[in-house]
Amino acid sequence: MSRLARYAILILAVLVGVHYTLSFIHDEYRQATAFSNIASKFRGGDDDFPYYDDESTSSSYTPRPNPSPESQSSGPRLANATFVMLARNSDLDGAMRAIRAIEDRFNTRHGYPYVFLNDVEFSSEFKRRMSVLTGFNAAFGVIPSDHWNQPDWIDENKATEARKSLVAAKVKYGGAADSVSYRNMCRFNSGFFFKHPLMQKYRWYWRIEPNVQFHCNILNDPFLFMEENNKVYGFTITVYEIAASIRSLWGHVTDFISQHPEHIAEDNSMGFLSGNRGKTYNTCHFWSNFEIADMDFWRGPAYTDFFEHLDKIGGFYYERWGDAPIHSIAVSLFLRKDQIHFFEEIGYQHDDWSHCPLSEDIWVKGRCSCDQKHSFDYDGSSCKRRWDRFMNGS
Ligand SMILES: Nc1nc2c(ncn2[C@@H]2O[C@H](COP(=O)(O)OP(=O)(O)OP(=O)(O)O)[C@@H](O)[C@H]2O)c(=O)[nH]1
Ligand SMILES: *[C@@H]1O[C@H](CO)[C@@H](O)[C@H](O)[C@H]1NC(C)=O
Ligand SMILES: [Mg+2]
Repeated sequence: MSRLARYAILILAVLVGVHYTLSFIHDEYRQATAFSNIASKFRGGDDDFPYYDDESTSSSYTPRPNPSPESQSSGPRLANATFVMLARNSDLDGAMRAIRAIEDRFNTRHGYPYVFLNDVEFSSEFKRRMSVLTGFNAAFGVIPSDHWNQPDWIDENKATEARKSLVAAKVKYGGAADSVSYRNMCRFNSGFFFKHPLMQKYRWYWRIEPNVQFHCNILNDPFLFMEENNKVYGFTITVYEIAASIRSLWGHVTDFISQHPEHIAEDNSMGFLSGNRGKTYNTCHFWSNFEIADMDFWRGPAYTDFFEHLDKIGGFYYERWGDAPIHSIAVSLFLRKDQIHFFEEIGYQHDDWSHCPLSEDIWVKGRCSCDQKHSFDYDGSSCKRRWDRFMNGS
Protein backbone atom coordinates (compact mmCIF):
# COMPACT_ATOMS: atom_id res chain seq x y z
CA MET A 1 0.00 0.00 0.00
CA SER A 2 1.43 3.39 -0.91
CA ARG A 3 2.03 6.03 1.70
CA LEU A 4 -0.60 8.21 0.06
CA ALA A 5 -3.25 5.47 0.35
CA ARG A 6 -2.39 4.97 4.03
CA TYR A 7 -2.85 8.70 4.70
CA ALA A 8 -6.16 8.64 2.86
CA ILE A 9 -7.40 5.76 5.05
CA LEU A 10 -6.27 7.50 8.22
CA ILE A 11 -8.10 10.71 7.28
CA LEU A 12 -11.22 8.74 6.43
CA ALA A 13 -11.15 6.99 9.81
CA VAL A 14 -10.87 10.31 11.62
CA LEU A 15 -13.79 11.73 9.65
CA VAL A 16 -16.00 8.75 10.45
CA GLY A 17 -15.16 9.09 14.15
CA VAL A 18 -16.04 12.77 14.20
CA HIS A 19 -19.28 12.06 12.37
CA TYR A 20 -20.33 9.46 14.99
CA THR A 21 -19.56 11.77 17.87
CA LEU A 22 -21.50 14.61 16.30
CA SER A 23 -24.54 12.51 15.45
CA PHE A 24 -24.60 11.10 18.97
CA ILE A 25 -24.64 14.59 20.44
CA HIS A 26 -27.28 15.58 17.93
CA ASP A 27 -29.56 12.66 18.94
CA GLU A 28 -29.26 13.52 22.61
CA TYR A 29 -30.16 17.08 21.79
CA ARG A 30 -33.08 15.99 19.64
CA GLN A 31 -34.43 13.75 22.41
CA ALA A 32 -34.24 16.59 24.88
CA THR A 33 -36.00 19.08 22.62
CA ALA A 34 -38.64 16.54 21.55
CA PHE A 35 -39.46 15.99 25.19
CA SER A 36 -39.71 19.64 26.07
CA ASN A 37 -42.09 20.05 23.11
CA ILE A 38 -44.30 17.30 24.52
CA ALA A 39 -44.01 18.53 28.08
CA SER A 40 -44.93 22.06 27.07
CA LYS A 41 -48.33 20.79 25.91
CA PHE A 42 -49.25 20.14 29.52
CA ARG A 43 -48.33 23.51 30.90
CA GLY A 44 -50.36 26.63 31.33
CA GLY A 45 -53.75 27.40 32.83
CA ASP A 46 -54.53 26.16 36.30
CA ASP A 47 -53.62 22.65 35.22
CA ASP A 48 -49.97 23.28 35.85
CA PHE A 49 -48.60 19.97 37.12
CA PRO A 50 -45.16 20.36 38.64
CA TYR A 51 -44.79 16.87 37.37
CA TYR A 52 -44.24 17.87 33.76
CA ASP A 53 -41.73 20.61 34.44
CA ASP A 54 -38.45 19.84 32.78
CA GLU A 55 -36.49 20.30 36.04
CA SER A 56 -38.59 17.97 38.14
CA THR A 57 -38.98 15.19 35.57
CA SER A 58 -35.45 15.02 34.27
CA SER A 59 -34.16 12.95 37.17
CA SER A 60 -37.06 10.53 37.62
CA TYR A 61 -38.14 9.87 34.04
CA THR A 62 -36.25 9.03 30.90
CA PRO A 63 -38.05 10.93 28.21
CA ARG A 64 -38.66 9.22 24.91
CA PRO A 65 -38.73 11.26 21.73
CA ASN A 66 -42.05 11.50 19.95
CA PRO A 67 -41.42 8.97 17.23
CA SER A 68 -43.14 10.70 14.39
CA PRO A 69 -41.51 9.49 11.19
CA GLU A 70 -39.40 12.64 10.85
CA SER A 71 -37.83 12.45 14.28
CA GLN A 72 -37.18 8.74 14.37
CA SER A 73 -33.51 7.97 14.57
CA SER A 74 -33.20 4.29 15.48
CA GLY A 75 -35.24 1.15 16.11
CA PRO A 76 -37.74 -0.42 13.72
CA ARG A 77 -39.23 1.69 10.97
CA LEU A 78 -42.50 3.35 11.97
CA ALA A 79 -45.50 4.01 9.79
CA ASN A 80 -47.15 7.44 9.73
CA ALA A 81 -49.57 6.24 12.38
CA THR A 82 -51.15 6.82 15.77
CA PHE A 83 -53.37 5.10 18.27
CA VAL A 84 -56.60 6.96 18.95
CA MET A 85 -58.96 6.63 21.88
CA LEU A 86 -62.21 8.49 22.45
CA ALA A 87 -62.91 8.50 26.16
CA ARG A 88 -64.64 10.26 29.01
CA ASN A 89 -62.80 11.26 32.16
CA SER A 90 -64.82 8.60 33.95
CA ASP A 91 -63.31 5.96 31.60
CA LEU A 92 -59.90 6.36 33.26
CA ASP A 93 -59.66 2.86 34.77
CA GLY A 94 -60.79 1.13 31.60
CA ALA A 95 -58.52 3.31 29.50
CA MET A 96 -55.58 2.37 31.73
CA ARG A 97 -56.28 -1.34 31.29
CA ALA A 98 -56.58 -1.07 27.52
CA ILE A 99 -53.45 1.05 27.04
CA ARG A 100 -51.47 -1.11 29.40
CA ALA A 101 -52.46 -4.17 27.34
CA ILE A 102 -51.53 -2.71 23.97
CA GLU A 103 -48.27 -1.35 25.34
CA ASP A 104 -47.31 -4.74 26.79
CA ARG A 105 -48.42 -6.78 23.80
CA PHE A 106 -47.08 -4.48 21.11
CA ASN A 107 -46.17 -0.89 21.52
CA THR A 108 -43.25 -0.93 23.95
CA ARG A 109 -41.27 -2.37 21.05
CA HIS A 110 -42.40 0.39 18.66
CA GLY A 111 -43.34 3.58 20.44
CA TYR A 112 -46.28 4.73 18.34
CA PRO A 113 -47.94 7.86 19.74
CA TYR A 114 -51.45 8.15 21.18
CA VAL A 115 -54.18 10.69 20.63
CA PHE A 116 -56.89 10.87 23.29
CA LEU A 117 -60.07 12.71 22.36
CA ASN A 118 -62.94 13.88 24.52
CA ASP A 119 -65.95 16.18 24.12
CA VAL A 120 -64.83 18.01 27.29
CA GLU A 121 -61.33 18.81 28.57
CA PHE A 122 -59.49 15.78 29.99
CA SER A 123 -58.82 16.03 33.70
CA SER A 124 -55.27 16.51 34.98
CA GLU A 125 -55.47 13.08 36.50
CA PHE A 126 -56.44 11.47 33.18
CA LYS A 127 -53.56 13.19 31.40
CA ARG A 128 -51.09 12.39 34.14
CA ARG A 129 -51.93 8.69 34.23
CA MET A 130 -52.02 8.23 30.46
CA SER A 131 -48.81 10.20 29.98
CA VAL A 132 -46.90 7.91 32.29
CA LEU A 133 -48.40 4.78 30.79
CA THR A 134 -47.55 5.82 27.24
CA GLY A 135 -44.04 7.03 28.03
CA PHE A 136 -45.12 10.66 27.62
CA ASN A 137 -46.05 9.92 24.06
CA ALA A 138 -49.65 11.11 24.18
CA ALA A 139 -51.62 14.15 23.06
CA PHE A 140 -54.99 15.13 24.53
CA GLY A 141 -57.61 16.91 22.46
CA VAL A 142 -61.01 18.46 22.94
CA ILE A 143 -63.47 17.83 20.12
CA PRO A 144 -64.80 21.04 18.49
CA SER A 145 -68.47 21.36 19.38
CA ASP A 146 -69.64 21.30 15.74
CA HIS A 147 -67.94 17.90 15.36
CA TRP A 148 -69.80 16.54 18.35
CA ASN A 149 -73.13 18.15 19.15
CA GLN A 150 -76.43 17.56 17.43
CA PRO A 151 -76.56 20.05 14.53
CA ASP A 152 -79.10 22.91 14.60
CA TRP A 153 -80.92 21.65 11.54
CA ILE A 154 -81.97 18.46 13.33
CA ASP A 155 -85.60 18.74 14.37
CA GLU A 156 -85.42 18.15 18.12
CA ASN A 157 -89.07 17.09 18.44
CA LYS A 158 -88.63 14.46 15.81
CA ALA A 159 -85.35 13.31 17.42
CA THR A 160 -86.99 13.06 20.87
CA GLU A 161 -89.82 10.99 19.43
CA ALA A 162 -87.31 8.72 17.70
CA ARG A 163 -85.41 8.11 20.94
CA LYS A 164 -88.65 7.35 22.79
CA SER A 165 -89.80 4.91 20.16
CA LEU A 166 -86.50 2.99 20.25
CA VAL A 167 -86.87 2.70 24.01
CA ALA A 168 -90.48 1.57 23.62
CA ALA A 169 -89.40 -1.02 21.06
CA LYS A 170 -86.99 -2.26 23.76
CA VAL A 171 -84.01 -2.03 21.50
CA LYS A 172 -81.50 -3.24 24.01
CA TYR A 173 -78.15 -1.65 23.85
CA GLY A 174 -77.06 -0.69 27.30
CA GLY A 175 -78.72 2.61 28.10
CA ALA A 176 -77.84 3.91 24.69
CA ALA A 177 -81.26 3.81 23.03
CA ASP A 178 -82.46 7.04 24.61
CA SER A 179 -79.20 8.93 24.78
CA VAL A 180 -78.19 11.94 22.72
CA SER A 181 -74.53 11.61 23.66
CA TYR A 182 -74.40 8.06 22.28
CA ARG A 183 -75.68 9.45 18.98
CA ASN A 184 -73.14 12.27 19.06
CA MET A 185 -70.45 9.65 19.58
CA CYS A 186 -71.64 7.56 16.62
CA ARG A 187 -71.74 10.59 14.34
CA PHE A 188 -68.32 11.76 15.51
CA ASN A 189 -66.76 8.35 14.91
CA SER A 190 -68.41 8.18 11.50
CA GLY A 191 -67.45 11.52 10.11
CA PHE A 192 -65.16 13.59 12.29
CA PHE A 193 -62.42 11.84 14.28
CA PHE A 194 -60.05 11.94 11.30
CA LYS A 195 -60.62 15.70 10.96
CA HIS A 196 -59.46 16.51 14.47
CA PRO A 197 -56.38 18.78 14.39
CA LEU A 198 -54.36 16.25 16.41
CA MET A 199 -55.15 13.54 13.84
CA GLN A 200 -54.35 15.61 10.75
CA LYS A 201 -50.68 14.81 10.71
CA TYR A 202 -51.24 11.05 10.56
CA ARG A 203 -52.38 8.73 7.83
CA TRP A 204 -52.95 5.48 9.74
CA TYR A 205 -54.79 4.95 13.02
CA TRP A 206 -55.57 2.12 15.36
CA ARG A 207 -58.72 2.68 17.35
CA ILE A 208 -58.71 1.50 20.96
CA GLU A 209 -61.60 1.73 23.40
CA PRO A 210 -61.49 1.73 27.18
CA ASN A 211 -61.62 -1.81 28.62
CA VAL A 212 -60.64 -3.70 25.50
CA GLN A 213 -58.01 -6.42 25.87
CA PHE A 214 -55.27 -7.74 23.62
CA HIS A 215 -54.66 -11.45 24.13
CA CYS A 216 -51.55 -12.13 22.11
CA ASN A 217 -48.14 -10.67 21.48
CA ILE A 218 -48.37 -8.79 18.23
CA LEU A 219 -45.12 -9.74 16.57
CA ASN A 220 -45.43 -7.86 13.29
CA ASP A 221 -46.29 -4.21 12.91
CA PRO A 222 -49.90 -4.10 11.61
CA PHE A 223 -49.47 -0.55 10.30
CA LEU A 224 -46.49 -1.54 8.16
CA PHE A 225 -48.37 -4.63 7.05
CA MET A 226 -51.26 -2.44 5.86
CA GLU A 227 -48.92 -0.05 4.10
CA GLU A 228 -46.80 -2.71 2.41
CA ASN A 229 -49.79 -4.78 1.26
CA ASN A 230 -51.96 -1.92 0.00
CA LYS A 231 -54.64 -2.51 2.62
CA VAL A 232 -56.98 0.28 3.69
CA TYR A 233 -59.19 -1.20 6.42
CA GLY A 234 -58.44 -3.93 8.98
CA PHE A 235 -60.81 -5.68 11.41
CA THR A 236 -60.94 -8.54 13.92
CA ILE A 237 -64.66 -9.09 14.59
CA THR A 238 -67.69 -8.84 12.33
CA VAL A 239 -71.30 -8.99 13.58
CA TYR A 240 -74.94 -8.38 12.64
CA GLU A 241 -76.46 -4.98 13.54
CA ILE A 242 -79.71 -4.46 15.44
CA ALA A 243 -81.99 -3.79 12.50
CA ALA A 244 -84.24 -1.33 14.37
CA SER A 245 -81.35 1.12 14.78
CA ILE A 246 -80.75 1.46 11.03
CA ARG A 247 -84.27 1.01 9.63
CA SER A 248 -83.95 3.39 6.69
CA LEU A 249 -80.16 3.33 6.22
CA TRP A 250 -79.97 0.89 3.35
CA GLY A 251 -82.54 2.80 1.30
CA HIS A 252 -80.33 5.88 1.53
CA VAL A 253 -77.28 3.84 0.64
CA THR A 254 -78.92 2.54 -2.53
CA ASP A 255 -79.95 6.13 -3.43
CA PHE A 256 -76.32 7.13 -3.02
CA ILE A 257 -75.13 4.27 -5.19
CA SER A 258 -77.39 5.33 -8.04
CA GLN A 259 -76.41 9.00 -7.69
CA HIS A 260 -72.68 8.26 -7.44
CA PRO A 261 -71.80 5.22 -9.52
CA GLU A 262 -68.32 6.73 -9.96
CA HIS A 263 -67.47 5.91 -6.33
CA ILE A 264 -68.30 2.21 -6.50
CA ALA A 265 -65.16 0.08 -6.78
CA GLU A 266 -64.63 -2.79 -9.18
CA ASP A 267 -64.39 -6.00 -7.24
CA ASN A 268 -66.11 -4.47 -4.17
CA SER A 269 -67.61 -6.40 -1.23
CA MET A 270 -71.33 -5.95 -1.92
CA GLY A 271 -71.50 -9.74 -1.80
CA PHE A 272 -70.61 -9.57 1.89
CA LEU A 273 -73.31 -6.99 2.72
CA SER A 274 -76.09 -8.46 0.69
CA GLY A 275 -77.22 -11.85 -0.55
CA ASN A 276 -79.25 -10.32 -3.38
CA ARG A 277 -76.89 -7.92 -5.16
CA GLY A 278 -77.83 -4.99 -2.97
CA LYS A 279 -81.61 -5.21 -2.76
CA THR A 280 -81.44 -5.74 1.00
CA TYR A 281 -78.70 -5.39 3.62
CA ASN A 282 -77.97 -8.37 5.85
CA THR A 283 -76.65 -5.90 8.55
CA CYS A 284 -73.17 -7.49 8.63
CA HIS A 285 -70.53 -5.00 9.63
CA PHE A 286 -66.99 -4.85 10.95
CA TRP A 287 -66.99 -4.05 14.64
CA SER A 288 -65.52 -0.57 14.73
CA ASN A 289 -64.36 -0.50 18.36
CA PHE A 290 -61.30 -2.10 16.76
CA GLU A 291 -60.10 -0.55 13.53
CA ILE A 292 -56.73 -0.20 11.88
CA ALA A 293 -57.26 1.91 8.82
CA ASP A 294 -56.11 4.59 6.43
CA MET A 295 -57.61 8.00 7.24
CA ASP A 296 -56.84 9.23 3.75
CA PHE A 297 -59.73 7.00 2.68
CA TRP A 298 -62.14 8.69 5.12
CA ARG A 299 -60.78 12.06 3.96
CA GLY A 300 -61.16 11.19 0.29
CA PRO A 301 -63.96 12.14 -2.15
CA ALA A 302 -66.02 8.92 -2.00
CA TYR A 303 -66.38 8.81 1.77
CA THR A 304 -66.79 12.60 2.03
CA ASP A 305 -69.74 12.48 -0.39
CA PHE A 306 -71.16 9.42 1.35
CA PHE A 307 -70.98 10.86 4.86
CA GLU A 308 -72.50 14.18 3.77
CA HIS A 309 -75.32 12.36 2.02
CA LEU A 310 -76.15 10.34 5.14
CA ASP A 311 -75.60 13.14 7.62
CA LYS A 312 -78.09 15.42 5.81
CA ILE A 313 -80.80 12.79 6.24
CA GLY A 314 -80.37 13.01 10.01
CA GLY A 315 -80.41 9.27 10.68
CA PHE A 316 -77.83 9.58 13.44
CA TYR A 317 -80.57 11.34 15.45
CA TYR A 318 -83.85 10.22 13.86
CA GLU A 319 -82.74 6.60 14.16
CA ARG A 320 -79.54 5.45 15.82
CA TRP A 321 -77.12 4.82 13.01
CA GLY A 322 -73.81 3.47 14.26
CA ASP A 323 -70.40 4.28 12.91
CA ALA A 324 -69.71 0.56 12.44
CA PRO A 325 -72.30 -0.09 9.70
CA ILE A 326 -71.49 3.23 8.05
CA HIS A 327 -67.76 2.58 7.93
CA SER A 328 -68.35 -1.01 6.87
CA ILE A 329 -70.73 -0.16 4.05
CA ALA A 330 -68.30 2.46 2.78
CA VAL A 331 -65.24 0.20 2.75
CA SER A 332 -67.29 -2.60 1.22
CA LEU A 333 -68.51 -0.46 -1.65
CA PHE A 334 -65.72 2.02 -2.36
CA LEU A 335 -62.75 -0.34 -1.97
CA ARG A 336 -61.69 -3.52 -3.71
CA LYS A 337 -62.23 -6.52 -1.50
CA ASP A 338 -58.48 -7.18 -1.31
CA GLN A 339 -58.05 -3.79 0.41
CA ILE A 340 -59.91 -5.06 3.49
CA HIS A 341 -57.95 -7.22 5.89
CA PHE A 342 -58.91 -9.62 8.66
CA PHE A 343 -56.27 -9.62 11.44
CA GLU A 344 -56.22 -13.26 12.50
CA GLU A 345 -53.17 -12.79 14.73
CA ILE A 346 -54.59 -9.98 16.86
CA GLY A 347 -56.33 -11.61 19.83
CA TYR A 348 -58.90 -9.05 20.93
CA GLN A 349 -61.65 -8.69 23.49
CA HIS A 350 -64.47 -6.12 23.69
CA ASP A 351 -67.08 -6.69 26.39
CA ASP A 352 -68.04 -10.37 26.20
CA TRP A 353 -66.88 -10.91 22.66
CA SER A 354 -63.43 -11.95 21.64
CA HIS A 355 -61.42 -12.95 18.66
CA CYS A 356 -58.81 -15.56 19.51
CA PRO A 357 -56.49 -16.85 16.76
CA LEU A 358 -57.78 -20.27 15.74
CA SER A 359 -54.55 -21.17 14.01
CA GLU A 360 -52.56 -23.15 16.57
CA ASP A 361 -49.29 -21.88 15.18
CA ILE A 362 -50.27 -18.23 15.56
CA TRP A 363 -51.78 -18.84 19.00
CA VAL A 364 -48.57 -20.45 20.28
CA LYS A 365 -46.21 -17.91 18.69
CA GLY A 366 -48.26 -15.02 20.07
CA ARG A 367 -48.31 -16.56 23.56
CA CYS A 368 -52.04 -15.89 23.57
CA SER A 369 -53.98 -15.84 26.81
CA CYS A 370 -57.38 -16.39 25.18
CA ASP A 371 -59.39 -19.58 24.85
CA GLN A 372 -59.83 -20.55 21.21
CA LYS A 373 -63.07 -22.33 22.10
CA HIS A 374 -64.57 -18.98 23.03
CA SER A 375 -63.53 -17.14 19.90
CA PHE A 376 -66.51 -15.34 18.40
CA ASP A 377 -65.44 -16.07 14.79
CA TYR A 378 -67.96 -18.79 14.02
CA ASP A 379 -70.59 -17.93 16.62
CA GLY A 380 -74.15 -17.70 15.29
CA SER A 381 -74.16 -13.89 15.57
CA SER A 382 -70.84 -13.50 13.79
CA CYS A 383 -70.55 -12.64 10.11
CA LYS A 384 -67.11 -14.19 9.79
CA ARG A 385 -68.33 -17.33 8.05
CA ARG A 386 -70.13 -15.14 5.52
CA TRP A 387 -66.93 -13.10 5.05
CA ASP A 388 -64.87 -16.25 4.47
CA ARG A 389 -67.37 -17.60 1.95
CA PHE A 390 -67.44 -14.25 0.18
CA MET A 391 -63.65 -13.98 0.06
CA ASN A 392 -63.32 -17.55 -1.18
CA GLY A 393 -65.63 -16.63 -4.01
CA SER A 394 -68.65 -18.80 -3.31
N1 LIG B 1 -65.80 11.65 25.51
C1 LIG B 1 -66.85 10.86 25.36
N2 LIG B 1 -66.67 9.60 24.95
C2 LIG B 1 -67.74 8.81 24.80
C3 LIG B 1 -69.06 9.26 25.04
N3 LIG B 1 -69.91 8.24 24.78
C4 LIG B 1 -69.15 7.20 24.41
N4 LIG B 1 -67.85 7.53 24.41
C5 LIG B 1 -66.71 6.66 24.05
O1 LIG B 1 -67.06 6.03 22.83
C6 LIG B 1 -66.74 4.66 22.85
C7 LIG B 1 -67.95 3.77 22.72
O2 LIG B 1 -68.88 4.11 23.70
P1 LIG B 1 -69.79 3.05 24.43
O3 LIG B 1 -70.81 3.79 25.20
O4 LIG B 1 -68.95 2.08 25.16
O5 LIG B 1 -70.47 2.39 23.18
P2 LIG B 1 -70.66 0.89 22.79
O6 LIG B 1 -69.57 0.04 23.29
O7 LIG B 1 -70.96 0.88 21.33
O8 LIG B 1 -71.99 0.56 23.51
P3 LIG B 1 -72.24 0.03 25.00
O9 LIG B 1 -72.91 -1.28 24.79
O10 LIG B 1 -73.13 1.07 25.58
O11 LIG B 1 -70.92 -0.10 25.71
C8 LIG B 1 -65.94 4.47 24.12
O12 LIG B 1 -64.58 4.72 23.79
C9 LIG B 1 -66.46 5.55 25.03
O13 LIG B 1 -65.50 5.91 25.98
C10 LIG B 1 -69.22 10.63 25.48
O14 LIG B 1 -70.32 11.10 25.70
N5 LIG B 1 -68.09 11.36 25.61
C1 LIG C 1 -48.58 11.53 7.28
O1 LIG C 1 -49.86 11.45 6.68
C2 LIG C 1 -50.56 12.67 6.59
C3 LIG C 1 -51.94 12.36 6.05
O2 LIG C 1 -51.87 11.65 4.85
C4 LIG C 1 -49.79 13.64 5.72
O3 LIG C 1 -50.46 14.87 5.66
C5 LIG C 1 -48.40 13.82 6.31
O4 LIG C 1 -47.64 14.64 5.46
C6 LIG C 1 -47.71 12.47 6.47
N1 LIG C 1 -46.45 12.67 7.15
C7 LIG C 1 -45.33 12.10 6.72
C8 LIG C 1 -44.11 12.39 7.53
O5 LIG C 1 -45.28 11.39 5.73
MG1 LIG D 1 -68.71 -0.04 25.23
